[in-house]
Amino acid sequence: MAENTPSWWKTGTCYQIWPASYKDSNNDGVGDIPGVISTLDYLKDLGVDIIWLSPMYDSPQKDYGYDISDYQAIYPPFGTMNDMDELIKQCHTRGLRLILDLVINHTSDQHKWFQESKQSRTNPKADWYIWKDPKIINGEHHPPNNWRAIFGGSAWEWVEERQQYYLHLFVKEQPDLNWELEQVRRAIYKEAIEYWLDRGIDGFRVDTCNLYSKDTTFPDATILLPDEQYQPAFKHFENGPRMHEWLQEKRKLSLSKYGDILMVGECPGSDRETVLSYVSAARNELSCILDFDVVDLGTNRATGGKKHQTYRHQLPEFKLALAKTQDLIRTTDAWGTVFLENHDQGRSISRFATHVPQYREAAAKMLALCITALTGTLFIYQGQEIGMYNHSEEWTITDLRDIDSINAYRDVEQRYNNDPVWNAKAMRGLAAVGRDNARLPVQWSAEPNAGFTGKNAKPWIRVHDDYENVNVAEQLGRDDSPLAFWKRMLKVRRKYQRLMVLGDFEMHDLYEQDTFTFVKRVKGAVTDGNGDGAAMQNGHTEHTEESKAKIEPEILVTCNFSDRINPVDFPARMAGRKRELLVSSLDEEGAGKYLRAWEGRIYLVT
Ligand code: TEU
Repeated sequence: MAENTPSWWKTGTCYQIWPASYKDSNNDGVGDIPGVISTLDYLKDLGVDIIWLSPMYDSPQKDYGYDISDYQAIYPPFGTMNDMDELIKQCHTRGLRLILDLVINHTSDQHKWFQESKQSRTNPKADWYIWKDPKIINGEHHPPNNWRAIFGGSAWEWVEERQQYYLHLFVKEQPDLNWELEQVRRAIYKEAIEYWLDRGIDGFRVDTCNLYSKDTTFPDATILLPDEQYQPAFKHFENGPRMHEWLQEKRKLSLSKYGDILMVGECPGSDRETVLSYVSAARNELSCILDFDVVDLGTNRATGGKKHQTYRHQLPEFKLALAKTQDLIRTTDAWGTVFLENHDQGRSISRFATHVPQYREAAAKMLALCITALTGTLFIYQGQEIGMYNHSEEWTITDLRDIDSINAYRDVEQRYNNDPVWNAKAMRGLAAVGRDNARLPVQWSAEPNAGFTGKNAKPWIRVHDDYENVNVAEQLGRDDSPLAFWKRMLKVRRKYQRLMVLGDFEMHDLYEQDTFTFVKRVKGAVTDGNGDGAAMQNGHTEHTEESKAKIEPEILVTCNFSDRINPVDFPARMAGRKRELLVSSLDEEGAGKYLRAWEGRIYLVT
């Protein structure tokens, strides 16, 4: 693809829909596909280009759709295949693209492949999943190694019929497929991928796409958690030895028939070199990846991810996490993404800014300004555009539905004998980073049930307490709302595409605790001699006389992540150049010399 005509999936903004909580059309308390269709004009008007629909496939919902029992059927409460065809059509009529979630590291234990596989050691699908003999100690069977499942407990589950264990990196109802077998890979390509591309979708968000290849010697993991029976084993299943081979095979055998589709991979736990190895255009594996550095801030995912042990990160950590992805395109043929939220994370204003009533809207708008100015495909999550925020710490575990959160809470409860102070601590952790924060019904209006479902219906999960203040209907009627600001910023992003979407990023104030200030310029416009990210690390860049002569317009983005006023810090090298205030997230008229509490600004420097 020529530099001056970037693919649609680079310049497009993608809006993620998690169907159960998005919009219910038939008052059964569960969101559905007709509900999605009914909001397409709203999304078009917001200014998004691509919709990513989280799993709508048939599923027993042990992990809310990420446990698929049939890739070619729709979970009945979400609708029918006709509804899906209609959604594809209605998106395309409006010039919107649609991508689906591709969950192929594992299936549900109810998938017909697993049902067959578990019957015996000799059936035709006997090796389609990862089966291992037990360790026998004192005549009793034990898991083949000490790996801990990502949602807690052993990663192995015993099956009587086979007298063997199968591997599940997530819950026990999500057995891992055996990618080592070519037959399995071909079945996945045909049944999960081509079936949907043939129906007209525009690509996939590829779930956990760096986990397919395991260390096939299945060694015990190093003991990182001395108090635990099962140990985090990411080293043995993340970015395994055959990942590249299979991603390239998938492109060659399957995806290449479908033209310029978007394959955005979810790749937790990957350093810069690993990320580059997946997204370098020359390697033809993934279009881009969702990197976890930002959303993992303050958590200890790599060592077991205990939800009650989270801390509030410092702003420089946030900047470095973003800079890692921003820096990816510098002198490479790679492409990146920008996002602060998805269905697995706490809400961004609660985690990275503030949701206190006085500053909640300012913070939502400041974050919108900050991330719409960043390079890469932008992903926003349902409700982010109105500044939905986390649930209260006062909620109890019975309000929550997510298996990861419930397991985490029960673990604390058991470990500390139901001690109320420990339980409260566990709830505080979940109110910060629990996955249900993102899974509360979208607040469409101040009507009962937030307009997500009928007034007399019972939503499948509790509605946020503050829906009367934070909802779409109210914000549609107000020019200074977060929603109106998102709309504005998506227009500004399109207008200044070369700088905001495609440009090079330069950190300016890494070590400031209150502010985040960066410069964006046309990719490659200035040679800074620090091609591999050194500029990011030391927070300033030196320019030669020769490069100064080539300087094109730049933008300076400065965001106040505090409720104090703060100075605007222009890099000295910009002295003498013309500055025009393009946007203030509060209002341009009131934008004096100093940044107000939670204000963000963009200056055009020519
Ligand atoms: O998430 C993968 C992943 O790494 C998660 O374990 C993440 O770290 C965790 O949710 C944080 O609490 C994907 C999906 O996005 C998630 O919803 C699924 O549960 C998971 O895969 C299994 O399919």
